[in-house]
Amino acid sequence: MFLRASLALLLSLTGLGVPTHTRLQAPVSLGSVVPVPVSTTPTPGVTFEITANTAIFVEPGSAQIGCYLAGILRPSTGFPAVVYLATGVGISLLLSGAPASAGAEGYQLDITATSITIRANQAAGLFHGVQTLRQLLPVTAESTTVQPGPWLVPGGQIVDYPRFSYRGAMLDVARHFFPVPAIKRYVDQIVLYKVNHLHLHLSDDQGWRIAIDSWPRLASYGGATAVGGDPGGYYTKADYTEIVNYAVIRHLTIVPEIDMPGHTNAALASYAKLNCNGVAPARYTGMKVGFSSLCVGLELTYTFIDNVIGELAALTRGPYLHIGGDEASSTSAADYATFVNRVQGIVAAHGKTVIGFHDVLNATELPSTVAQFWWTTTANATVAQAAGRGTKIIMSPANKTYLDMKYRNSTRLGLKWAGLIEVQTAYEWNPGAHVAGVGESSVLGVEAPLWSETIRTSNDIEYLAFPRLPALMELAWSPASSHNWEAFRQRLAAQGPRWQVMGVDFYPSPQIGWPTP
Ligand code: TNX
Repeated sequence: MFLRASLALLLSLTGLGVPTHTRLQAPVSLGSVVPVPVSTTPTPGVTFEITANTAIFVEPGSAQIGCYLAGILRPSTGFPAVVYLATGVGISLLLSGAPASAGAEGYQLDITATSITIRANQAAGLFHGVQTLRQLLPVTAESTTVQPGPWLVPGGQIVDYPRFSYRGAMLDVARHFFPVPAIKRYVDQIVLYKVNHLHLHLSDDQGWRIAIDSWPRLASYGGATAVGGDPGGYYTKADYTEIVNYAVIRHLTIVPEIDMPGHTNAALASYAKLNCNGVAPARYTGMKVGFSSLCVGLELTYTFIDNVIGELAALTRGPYLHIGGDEASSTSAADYATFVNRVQGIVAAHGKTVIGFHDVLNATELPSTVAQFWWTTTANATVAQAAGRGTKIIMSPANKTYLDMKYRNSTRLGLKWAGLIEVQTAYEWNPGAHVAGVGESSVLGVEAPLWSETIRTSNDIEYLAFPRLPALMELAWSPASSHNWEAFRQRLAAQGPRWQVMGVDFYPSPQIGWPTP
């Protein structure tokens, strides 16, 4: 290490320049992490080098995360990265010794010349610490093929924990269907920015995407369509379980959503008997909203919901079940309240906590119900009153967090109804003071929804999510006091080369000074 450093120094002093591969492999800066950590203390001049002899030392509670880290290191370094259930000198993942301030999801990361140690109170904290370490590795560590190295990590200490406990991404798999590999790919990309919930919008007018044994036509018939006549699809229960388990290992909670009473044309088309007039509508492949409603006065509606929620709750590992509730413009206000009140009871009877778009506050929310604010206004009396009663709010203001909004008029993908959202627009707001009367302690967190009317592929997802999703997750994770656009854009710029190695198709925003390759 010393030899290589002095060679580089000699070459630069003599004006010969540093050989390209050496320059590429200089350690990244300890200060380049997104979301920015609570505290970062570099140790100048100190680096840790991962070599063929570097082992990972774990305890029973951190073994899975050790294997996950080894799985990241092995393909690019070509090193064995052996995981030992023991103590030793190398990379250690410890469930002891973290400061109390780290809480349930925080960690302390220490990098010296001889060791890397991550300490946390719970496994989730170790996992987030590993994501920080992942960002401190040379960008080529993300490669799926063996790269030359050296594998230098900058020395110092990071102590870190989240501002909000709910840090979410949402993917609409109903307007267009995304198969299991696309979901896993997105999961791997978003956990790098400490996302801990992935909300899947599993049903809408244009498609029903989850197999329900007691109502099989929902998926087989209602799942066969998508926006624009594109191919549909649905998750079998085995597929869905595969997603849930993949997420569990990555400390990510899947939040399933069945949108109701509106956004239900696919279900109504699949079963004539669910319709008030007993006639099934045609399946729908357009982009309009607000025209469908479950039949609130029909008892079978609640049997249907009980069956669907029961089967979905049985597949769900996390506490939440999202009932949508948005844009129910074909349901009367009285029917809407009756319906939402009854459905909350069904969800509770299956042991789950309701999340609903903030429209559900027009009913009588249970004390445990979480409301997801999605409008573009910053004053909303209904939401403020609910917050005053102690209801927790997830912040998804459409003009800040909707990843399906275009960056600029010329953006190939996306919609514009909530405005254009450049990176700075996504970054410049405060989730803890955005809606009047909804203060920091009422906010459960931030979610970035990606509606899929205009998107079909993983590349499309990535182009709209990156770089806005990392910007939003910095608001959700990092302390409000660290909020600084200039500093953020520097750190974000360093992510560009990493996304290139990962094959992430990001939007090269002109607001960011991306390094030239
Ligand atoms: C509004 S946001 C919707 C969705 C659309 C989205 C498109 C919300 C709760 N409902 O049905 O897909 O706009 O941006």
